[in-house]
Amino acid sequence: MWTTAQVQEESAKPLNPRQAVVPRPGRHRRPMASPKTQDKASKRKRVLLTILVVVVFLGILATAAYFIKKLIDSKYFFCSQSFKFIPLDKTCDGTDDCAGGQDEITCMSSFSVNTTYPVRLMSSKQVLQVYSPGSGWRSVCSEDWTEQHTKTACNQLGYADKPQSTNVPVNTLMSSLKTGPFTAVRPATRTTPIHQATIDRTACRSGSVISLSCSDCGSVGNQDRIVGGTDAAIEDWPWQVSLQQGGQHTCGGSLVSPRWVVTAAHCFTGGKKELTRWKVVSGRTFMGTLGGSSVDRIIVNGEYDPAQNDHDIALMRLSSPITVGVARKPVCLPPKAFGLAAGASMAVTGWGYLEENGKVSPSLQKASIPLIDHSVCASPTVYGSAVTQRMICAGFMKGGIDACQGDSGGPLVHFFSSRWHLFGVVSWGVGCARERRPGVYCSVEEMLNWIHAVMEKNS
Ligand code: 4AZ
Repeated sequence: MWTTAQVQEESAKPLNPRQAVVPRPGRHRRPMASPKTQDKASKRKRVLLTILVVVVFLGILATAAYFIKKLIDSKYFFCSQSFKFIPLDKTCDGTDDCAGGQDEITCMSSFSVNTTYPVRLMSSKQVLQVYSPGSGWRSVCSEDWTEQHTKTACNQLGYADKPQSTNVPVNTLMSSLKTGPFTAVRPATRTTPIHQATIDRTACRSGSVISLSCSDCGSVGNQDRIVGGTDAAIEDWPWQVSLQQGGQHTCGGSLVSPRWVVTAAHCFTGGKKELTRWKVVSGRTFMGTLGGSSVDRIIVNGEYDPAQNDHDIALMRLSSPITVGVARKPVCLPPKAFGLAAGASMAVTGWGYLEENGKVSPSLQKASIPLIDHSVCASPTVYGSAVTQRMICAGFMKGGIDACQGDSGGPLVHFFSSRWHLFGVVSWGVGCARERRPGVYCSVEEMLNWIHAVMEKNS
């Protein structure tokens, strides 16, 4: 064992006694800094410290200003002409609260149709049908049909981008369509609206009818909370958008064309009727607030009943169309009478709450859920008479997977004929993912007449 005295004695000796300890060349002590250089260094330190303090202070100030602006924006509308703030629910209430009625200029409107929109696509084969009050609905025969007619018909359905038509043999149609009635275009009617350009036929001379596909919609590349869902990529659900008010995600929505977004009417109750406050953010998996399209029209279904959530559908028109790409693409509208059966596989997507009373999800979620039979959903042990003909239900009776708050207005889609189609709009439910309380969706099939009428009237 070594003692302390030994250590001191030993460390005074060179480690190798045969080798003398000499200072190594090139390792000299630096001379002491002069008082002048010391002064300069401390001055520089002081300047740097001051800059740092100023930058941190400005940062804190900017952050505070940002949050204060956000807070004011979430509660007040700024009348720029009269330089005053008014509470949000005073906008679009029918009374001028700003000078020049600035709070009543750009507002959501409501629209009802009591007429039958005279053009529709029928069944999974998308057979073109036209309507007249005298003859009702008739399928259009392929004889004398031209490309110009395809364009005209697609335009009437609100689509101008990709008009395409094919002939479908009458004997391959579903039984209710096989026997007619039929109609055909009169030759030399090229730009007349289709429903006014036809004459009735008892049978198609060509033996086939016209099937239309009007939009490059619903197709995605290679495919693969919502409560109980999984992470999703926007490229797989490129029609999904986030509707934001003052930078805050409020509802989901679906692009049905480069300029139109389908969403829920209940997203625009209270102080949410003013157009300039809305932004539609598209093309993002991680919902941010950057960019986003502004909106020049919000049209709520005139039959929307807030007490019952009946007819819970609205359309938003973007001020300028989005550029279609891998992350931004419209979903197809379904044809009439598709005949979606109970148990059909549906997908719901959104950034809504990950659990009841939870928080919105930063990243897009998706869940696969089956369609529930209407009579089962409207039975007394589920929702009873609260479920109307304008609603469809999807989810599991045992609960666990469901849409939730913040998913509202978003898409419920079904895949067929190599494309995704929008069958439902997230509308309501009792809680989220509870047993015997599945999600209720506004039926897009039931609202097609209204959707086509709005898009055509505002094109
Ligand atoms: C909501 O509050 C909401 N479980 C949306 C969907 C569902 C429930 C609530 C369905 O917007």
